[in-house]
Parts: sequence; structure tokens; C-alpha cells
Amino acid sequence: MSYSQSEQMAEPTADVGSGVKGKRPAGMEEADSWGINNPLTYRKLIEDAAAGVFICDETGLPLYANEALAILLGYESRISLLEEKSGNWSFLGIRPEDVRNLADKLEKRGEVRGVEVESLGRDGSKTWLMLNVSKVYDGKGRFLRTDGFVTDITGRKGLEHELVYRTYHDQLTGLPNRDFFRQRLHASLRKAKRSPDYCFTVLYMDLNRFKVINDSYGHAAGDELLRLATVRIGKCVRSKDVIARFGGDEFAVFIDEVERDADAMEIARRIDQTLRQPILLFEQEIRSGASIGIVINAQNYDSPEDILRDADTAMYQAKRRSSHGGYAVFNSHMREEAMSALLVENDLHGASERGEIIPYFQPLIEGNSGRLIGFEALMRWRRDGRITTPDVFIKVAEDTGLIYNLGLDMLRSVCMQVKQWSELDSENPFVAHVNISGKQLMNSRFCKDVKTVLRDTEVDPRHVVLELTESVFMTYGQDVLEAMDELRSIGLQFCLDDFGTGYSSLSYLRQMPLEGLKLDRSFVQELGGDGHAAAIIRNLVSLAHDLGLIVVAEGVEERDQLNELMHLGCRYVQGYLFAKPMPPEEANQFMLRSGALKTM
Ligand code: G
Ligand code: G
Ligand code: MN
Repeated sequence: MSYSQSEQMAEPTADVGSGVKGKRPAGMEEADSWGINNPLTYRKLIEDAAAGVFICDETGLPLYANEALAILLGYESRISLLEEKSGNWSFLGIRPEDVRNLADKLEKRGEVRGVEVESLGRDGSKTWLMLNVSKVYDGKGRFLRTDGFVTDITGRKGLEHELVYRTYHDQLTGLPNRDFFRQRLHASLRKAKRSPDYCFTVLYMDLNRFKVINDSYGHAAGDELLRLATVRIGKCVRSKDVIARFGGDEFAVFIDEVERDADAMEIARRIDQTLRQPILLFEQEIRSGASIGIVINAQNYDSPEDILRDADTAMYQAKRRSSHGGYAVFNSHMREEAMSALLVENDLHGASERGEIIPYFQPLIEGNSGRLIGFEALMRWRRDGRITTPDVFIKVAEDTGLIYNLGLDMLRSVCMQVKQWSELDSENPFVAHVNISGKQLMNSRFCKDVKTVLRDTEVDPRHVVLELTESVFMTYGQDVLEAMDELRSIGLQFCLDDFGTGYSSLSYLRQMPLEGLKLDRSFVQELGGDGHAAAIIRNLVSLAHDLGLIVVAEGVEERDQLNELMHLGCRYVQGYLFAKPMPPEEANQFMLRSGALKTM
């Protein structure tokens, strides 16, 4: 816009120069070759400015506006802006509450600085504005007019919005993240303080087998699984609930305004169900499922962290109860358990070094002859003079990684015992079974360390059988097979423990380099019932024999069970009927009595 043009556009405005008159620096009057004293200079500056400039009366009716402001507010021209006669700042297109706020502050302080408001332009466009507005008075304190400067901050706001979004959302699934979730819990806890009837529930979950799927099908498949899970969970909740992804395969769900506990449970049950359904991933059918921890009446907590801690504890319990996942509701008993797990962890450090980890032995028997074929070694912890069984400490040992050294120590003790026995009776083939957890097997040092133990103790590896549970295969997938092959190459054998409790497909069984199966004791316990268990055992035994595997039935407590097992073709047995797990000295005695050892 040229100088002459703007001169032609005379507007009904106040004198732009008047407000600055008194402030003009001394000496300017004389040297005015730049036109500094000329009011038209300022007018041109304002009219050409990129920022919007306006002058209003006391009621917010515009008296002057520059072109930039007209564009900013979506008017066709400044003329049409000035035709806006409704006053009360309506030309700005801002919300009524922002108008009230602006008028309030002007009234109280005479100015506002850096106020950010959203404006709905005349042309329907949305713009973020930053306002600097001040009332101008004359020397006697009489109100003259209101001056305003308006900057378009839409770009910056968009960026801020994006940053906030990123701060509070997960990029992969678009779900709110942990920080967002925590803030939501925080707000709800505050609400609960005000309204005693308000209730909410929190779920915390992770997907089963996520790691295996990610590792064996690739990260793209893992990502897709997370997205599909997001969609499925979304279908189980109501619009007022919040689903968040905490990273990895962990999700949390906030269930708002729960009227009855049963309603929250129903949602948890639906999520559990839907995640169990097979998922089609890149034309492969995959089964996942979730472990879900539930905190009902979460409104009674003090902090979001406490809620999440307990939900996590409950999730851990759900996982522990079943390798298929499912859900568990938090109760205070679980907290005690978590506490005692901490205590156990403390004590467990250094338990090996203090010689507190010892093997107990339970005989493996050939059913028909009653002949002793070997022992299963079961880890015991002699803690403060008392014998502690693995249910108290194995899980903690696995979670903390302590299992690795405990297991190796255990293996060493077993090997020393095996060596001693084999020296006493070198004619009888004799095995010791040792339980190995996935954490041990998957450690890259494991094979080397086992070799060292075998060499140090001078034990023939053919006397050692490693027992692995099905869950190891479900958790670690193909890698397990490689680790097994490596150990087999040094002469060790493998046996699948607790068979029938996991859901390893029978086709999987063919791929595994196994010598035997241990039939889970739940089958044996069901014997004598409706005959169903007998049929299953018969089929499993025959399948195992087809694959060249020996079968040991676990948990045989009664003679009838033994007889039926023999009848069903199961040749080897183990259980309280023969002996409980016993310390090494007693195992020696047992051997003597069974006639396996000629001398002691
Ligand atoms: O006796 P019992 O309570 O012993 O054993 C319970 C479970 O603990 C068993 O099912 C077995 O899987 C596990 N367990 C026993 N001993 C060991 C061991 O030496 N190492 C590992 N990893 N697990 C063991
Ligand atoms: O590793 P695995 O899960 O197979 O360990 C066997 C478990 O079964 C150990 O905890 C052991 O103490 C237990 N056990 C051994 N024999 C019997 C039995 O006859 N009955 C019951 N209930 N448990 C047994
Ligand atoms: Mn076992």
C-alpha cells in the first residue's frame, strides 16, 4: 500500500499522532527531514504493519483498523470491519468468556498484555490471536480511546498443540500415554474427594507372547498387533473411559463412573475375551491374549502411583496363575505377597554363596518293577535353618535374574551328587533330572557354564536330563530350540515338564529335541473320575511313544492311580506314593534300600 493511497482513505478515526505527542524527544521538532514529526508518518507505519492494529471506544466498538487486522479477522477489508457496529469487541470474533475477561482486565488494570485467544473469523477461519490492548488517557486522566495490537500466533499454537499431543500420546497407536493417564487419575482422585459417590476402576495389562511375536514375525507385525489390540480394547469400553499405552505391550484402561463392581468386571472380561480371539497378522493366524490386573474402587487411593502399583501387582498375579493370562482383581493379600517378595529378594542375594541352596531328590520309578531309574532334583533354600520350597522364591529369582546363579549352583551340587552315586554303582544307568527355567536357558553364557560344571565335576552328561516347561517354548519361541541343540551337542538330554498344562500344540512337540515328557499331575489327580482323564492319558502316552519319547507321570499318590497308569501304558512314575523329595543323605538311603547301590 502506497503512502498516497492511504491518505485518500480517510476514516472516521481519532488522531493517530495525538497519543504520542507529549513523548516526542526534544530536538526532533527542528531536524525533521525524515518526517518524524509528521503524524502521517505514523499512520503509514501502522497501515503497513504486519500486525493488526485497532483503535476502539470504551465499549469495544472499532474506530480504526488497519488492513492487516481486517485480513487477520477474516473481513473483506478494513471498511467492512469498521462497519461492525455491535460493539463489545465483537469484531474480534472471540468467545464470550474471553470478551468478559478482556473487558474485566481493561476495567481493572487499563491494559492487557500477551493474552492468547482463539478467534472465529468472519470468513469462518479459526485463528489464534495474541492481544495487547491498552486504554489511553489524556494529561488530565480523561479517557481518550483504546489501542490494540493483534498478532497471529496460529502457527505457534499449532506447534504447541503438536508438542502437547506428542507429550501425551503414543505415536504408534495414537492412544494417550502414561503421563496423560496419570494426570487423568490425578484429576479423578481430586473429583472423588469432592463427590463421595464417585467411583472408578483401573485396569493394567500386557499382551501375552508379544515378545515372541515381535521377534519371530518382525517389528512390523508387533506394531500391527499393538494397533489391532488397541482397536479391540476400544470396542470394549465406553466413550468416557480412557485407554492408554504405557509403552511396549503395556496398556492401561480407566473405567469412569462405575456404579457396580460387576460393571467394571464385565468390561475386563470383555477385553480378556476379545484379546484371546485369534488375530490375522499378515495372513498368519496368531493367538495372543492378555494378563489384566484390576483395581476396583480406585477412588479410595491417595495417588495415581499407588493405583498403578497395585494394578501392576494384580497383573503379575494374573500372569502367575496361568500362562494364558486372564485377569485378577487386586486385594490387600497381594500387596503382602509383593512385600514378602521384596524381602525374599533381599535374602536371596548371596544365598548361593552362603551355601543355602541345596538339591532335594525325588525318585523316578519304573512302575511295573518298582526299580529306581533316577531322581528329580528340586531346589530348596535353607533359610534361617528352615527349608523353603521354590513356590516362595523361584518366581522372584526369575524376575530378578538371580535364578541364573542359583540354577548353576544347583546344577553343580546335583552333578557332585551324581558323580558320587555313579562311583558307587557304575553298572546301573542312572539319571538326575534338573529343572531349568527359560531365563537360564536363554542366557548366552548358559551352555558354556554348564560345560564348565560338567568338566569340574567329571560327570558324564548322559546322566543329566534337563526339564523345561512348555511355557518356556511359548515365551521364547524358536530361540529355545537353538539353545537346546547346543546343549544336546555336549550330550545333555531334555524332558518336557508339566506336560498338558500349557497349550503347546502337539505339532510343536515334533520339532523339539526331547527324550521324554512329564505328564502333569493334574491328569493323574483326575484319574478315577468320569474316565475322561484316562482317555486323554492313553492318547498322550501313545502319541509320545510314536515320537520315541518316554513318559513319566507326576504326582502319583495312590496305588490305584499307579495301577491305572500302568494299564494306560505309562511306564514311569513319580510321586508321594514312592517318596517325597528328600535331602541328599536320605536319597542315598533310598538308593541303598532300592538295591541300586550295593555298598555305601
Ligand atoms: O518341589 P516343588 O515344590 O519342589 O517344586 C516346585 C517347582 O519349582 C517345580 O515345578 C519346578 O519347576 C521348580 N523348581 C524346582 N527346582 C528347581 C530348580 O532347580 N530350578 C528351577 N528353575 N526350577 C525349579
Ligand atoms: O518340576 P515340577 O513341576 O514337576 O515339580 C514337581 C512338583 O510336584 C514339586 O513341587 C514336588 O514337590 C511336587 N510333587 C511331587 N510328587 C508329588 C505328589 O505325589 N503329589 C503332589 N501333590 N505333589 C507332588
Ligand atoms: Mn520338574
